[in-house]
Amino acid sequence: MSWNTLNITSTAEIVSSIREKGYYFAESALDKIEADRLLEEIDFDEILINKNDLGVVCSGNQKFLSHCLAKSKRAYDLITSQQVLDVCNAYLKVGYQLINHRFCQTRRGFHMPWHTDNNLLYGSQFLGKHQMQGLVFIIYLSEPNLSPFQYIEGSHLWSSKYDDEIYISDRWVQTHYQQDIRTFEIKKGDLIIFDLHGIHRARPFKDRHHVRNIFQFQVEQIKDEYLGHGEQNLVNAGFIDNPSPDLFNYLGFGIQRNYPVFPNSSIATMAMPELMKLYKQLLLLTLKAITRNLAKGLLTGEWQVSLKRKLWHPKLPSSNSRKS
Ligand SMILES: O=C(O)CCC(=O)C(=O)O
Ligand SMILES: [Fe+2]
Repeated sequence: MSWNTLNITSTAEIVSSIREKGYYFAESALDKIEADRLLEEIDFDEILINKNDLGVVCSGNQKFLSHCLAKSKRAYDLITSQQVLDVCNAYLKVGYQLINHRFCQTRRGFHMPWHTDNNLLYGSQFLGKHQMQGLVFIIYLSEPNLSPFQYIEGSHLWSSKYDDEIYISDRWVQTHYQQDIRTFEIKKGDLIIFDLHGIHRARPFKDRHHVRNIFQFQVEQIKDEYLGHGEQNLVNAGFIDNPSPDLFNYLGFGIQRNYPVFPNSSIATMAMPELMKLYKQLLLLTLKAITRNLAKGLLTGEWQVSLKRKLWHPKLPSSNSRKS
């Protein structure tokens, strides 16, 4: 099995399961070694400051890498794989586009509310729910998983009655829909594909030592009147080994996108453990920067160049005048 081949059943079976129940679940869609390799493409421990690159951001107990198509060839290959496109073709028919994608790591604890993913935004502000069709794909990249995925079976057919809500309370779901909740005890490599109108969540957990990693992406059939809907997709040009007009349309080439990349983060959204770690790193780097700046202040430009030459090759004479 190659890394972008998912171990899943026929497209027709997948689509019929999503139409009827709202979801399709595949155990070990990706084998565990491939799931590890996918995760290894992301360095969740490095927070970029003054680096000309794309990296991870922190938002509370979660870390996100939202530019997977620019950073991970394996992620690119999965998002553009024929099996994924076949499912989108069969379920969404025409005009579907990738509207967001991300790796997400959750640590220590998280209380995700029951929600649907058919969100309209204005800037990073939630504006309301839309009626366009769409699918969410999630591949789980770690185990054990203390926070199984939960979906209210069939809710993709009636969730629009809650369209004026952003979330649905735990108590409301417990009281009215308990019998329809499906819980997926997730293992590494498992895949869930679901209709984004369905009500779902990752079950809340609290455990200081738990780490939960997922890779997810969302595809929607965007109607003309929603021009600008979706996040920008930054794609690494070196990854595109399968160009075609359909693929470029799916990835949003030349199509306006107005949503900021999720999440809306800054230093202020960092949790204390990550913030402390960052300050420790900054302390060392700050000392290094101070020493450098002091040395630069003391040495003339000519001396700096001469020192750089010496550091590059200690055996060089102190001036290169002999070559003239
Ligand atoms: O992490 C999960 O299992 C579900 C994630 C989800 O529903 C979301 O991010 O919108
Ligand atoms: Fe969701």
